[in-house]
Amino acid sequence: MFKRILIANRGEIAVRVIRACRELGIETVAVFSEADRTALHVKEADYAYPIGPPPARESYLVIARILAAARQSGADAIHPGYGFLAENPEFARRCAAENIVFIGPSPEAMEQMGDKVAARTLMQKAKVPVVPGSGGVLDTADEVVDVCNRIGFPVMLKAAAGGGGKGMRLVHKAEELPSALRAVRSEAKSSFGDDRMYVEKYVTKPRHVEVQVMADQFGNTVHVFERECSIQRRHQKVIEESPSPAIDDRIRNEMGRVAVQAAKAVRYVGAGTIEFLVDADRHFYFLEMNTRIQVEHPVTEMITGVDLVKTQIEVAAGKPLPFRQEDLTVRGHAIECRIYAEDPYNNFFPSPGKIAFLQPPGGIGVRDDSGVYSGFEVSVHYDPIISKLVAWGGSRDEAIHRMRRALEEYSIHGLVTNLAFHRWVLHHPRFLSGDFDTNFIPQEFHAFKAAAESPQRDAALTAAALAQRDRELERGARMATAVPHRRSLWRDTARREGLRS
Ligand code: MV4
Repeated sequence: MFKRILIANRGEIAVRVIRACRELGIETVAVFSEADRTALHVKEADYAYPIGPPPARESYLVIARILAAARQSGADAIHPGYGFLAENPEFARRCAAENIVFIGPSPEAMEQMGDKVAARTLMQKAKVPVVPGSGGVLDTADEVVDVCNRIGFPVMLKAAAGGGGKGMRLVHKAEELPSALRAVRSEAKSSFGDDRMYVEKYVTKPRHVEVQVMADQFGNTVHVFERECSIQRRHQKVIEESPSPAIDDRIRNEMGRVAVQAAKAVRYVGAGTIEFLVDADRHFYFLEMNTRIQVEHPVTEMITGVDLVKTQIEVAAGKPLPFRQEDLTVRGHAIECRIYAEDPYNNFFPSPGKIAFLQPPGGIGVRDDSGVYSGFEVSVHYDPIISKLVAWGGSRDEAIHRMRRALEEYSIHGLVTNLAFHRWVLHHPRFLSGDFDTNFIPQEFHAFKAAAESPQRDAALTAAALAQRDRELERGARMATAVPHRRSLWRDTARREGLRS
């Protein structure tokens, strides 16, 4: 097993990885930018190394700085978390060149899945269903027109180097094709330096359902069921859950089987996610593979009891998977709300700033994966995520009621958050029925704003806010004696660990 792991990330995912390492008896090395000197991941790690100025491209994205910290600290492995360098094949290669284990798949697997046309072609060969469309890269406008006329409109024009919503365009009719093609091509050229294009039939009212896979170095590959991620805004997931309310056991098993086939086709090792689009008739199509641990992994952990991060580390160290497919079962239901420092009443505009007070929810069935604490300043330089609030229940209904309770309990002051938006979704009839697709937020968002502006709702919201404030004042009174004690304990620990003089 590894002796010391460097976590090439920050915030809640860095803290999540540190927790897994602790439980495995592995020492942890944090890296931090100048904006993160006092960050939670720095406090929680055994060692911490500065890696540069606040902008990510001068710190968390600089391979040489991360590797220098790994060398100096004597780390024998690096966990990349998600984002930053997590899906960068060059980073994985340079880790290997320094005899440091990159906790993730091979650089080749990352490359194959990073090129969306290569991935599509490979999936077709592996008998994984893909959206009807072009066979490979389309070179000329005429070829694009031919394919579109064959599959029929509407179509999605997509850049081979795109993904996650970048470099794509919906085209309704042939007349729009030439200008749309020019636009996406030049967009792709400037964003990715690669203007290769492909075309897919547009799937209407699609749901985003993804399957978690896990594989060891001995060819054992399993799926860990699916996550429903259709509640998104501008390609950012907002609420995720597992199991998907849209999927029955037959489709669940079929999607799982296909996801394992997809992973095997690239000799995948570690944790990965196969994204599918599911249409209104429950047909599912491969979209892309994410070659990393994902933000929303906790919902899978909650319904299966599998520690995905610990398993990632174990398989990277050369251990066989500790479970077989038939050992895995779904128990109950889990929902995750991403709590962001952003203002839902102002177009979700980021609202960074100092957290004046924070009392996260807890209690039965509630998990809050946080990267912050009372007094920490949420930086303008990074994703303004505060925490991931996860509720488990024996049924979807219980998970919903538990999440509502947890959202009410969540108290945070000093910055604006999207908590009010989450509370609204968790009462929305379409969310409750499970009958929604990726258009949910675009279609329903106006109602949230209208509700906020209506006088009746205003009175109701004021009453709710007053009740919430009463609860907090009561809790504040109780906290008054506890806080100094907690503070001094913390300082003592920080001093002992050499993080504070
Ligand atoms: C699509 C699609 C409909 N038809 N492809 C968006 C992100 C990228 N991974 C692919 N995306 C889509 N591809 C075809 N052929 C609709 C989307 C899409 C979407 C997909 C998943 C989750 C949210 C979405 C929001 C808008 C569009």
